[in-house]
Amino acid sequence: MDITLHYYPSNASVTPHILLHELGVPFALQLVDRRAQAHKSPEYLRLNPNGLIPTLVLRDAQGEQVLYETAAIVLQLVDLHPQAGQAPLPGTRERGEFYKWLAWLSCSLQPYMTHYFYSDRMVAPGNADGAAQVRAAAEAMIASRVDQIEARLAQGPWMLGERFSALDPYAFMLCRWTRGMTRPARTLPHVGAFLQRMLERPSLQKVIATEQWPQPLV
Ligand SMILES: N[C@@H](CCC(=O)N[C@@H](CS)C(=O)NCC(=O)O)C(=O)O
Repeated sequence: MDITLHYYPSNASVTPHILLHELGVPFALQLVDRRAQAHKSPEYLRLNPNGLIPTLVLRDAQGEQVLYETAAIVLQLVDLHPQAGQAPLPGTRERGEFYKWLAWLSCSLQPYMTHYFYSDRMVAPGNADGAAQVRAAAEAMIASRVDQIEARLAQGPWMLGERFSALDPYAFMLCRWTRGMTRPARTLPHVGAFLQRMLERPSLQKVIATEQWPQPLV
């Protein structure tokens, strides 16, 4: 199977980028140059009508499948490569936990990042005060969600406890996005240690080198 990840450095494509290395499968990267608005180009919109990053393209003898939405990409990748053990087996209690946290990261945390980073889109054009209020409210919501991750990681090194899974790249990515906020996730003891554990993984080191992340990394 040919796998191509359409990505932009430090964007939501970071989660599948790390995961693909964790799975140990060959894949190609296709830069979606946001500086040139490539994510809103007709070619990219044909793949992902939302004009958002990431998009994953899978090609095999049956043809091509185009996937978007980080959580959907994660689920398809872990299910296509069960031998890599990046998710508990379907039907187990642990798999239920995996679903819960995956949905939570995607639906109960990530959207506030959109409100924070694109607060101007949530108000009428030119309403700078309104945008600042949206940004502040989103930051408070994010902080309360990061507190939940902190509580979770107090129970074990990874999101599922003792076991590393595809949840960890996702949690890492979202916590990393707080690095410019008033209370960066790295300042919390358990999340801070988790971010450092993640940075030590060969998968992360490959992603950092390829995407050329600037300092500070988290
Ligand atoms: N729910 C989507 C969100 C993706 C998303 O918001 N991606 C951002 C980059 S981190 C993006 O493409 N932003 C461009 C834009 O909003 O125009 C997912 O998880 O795939």
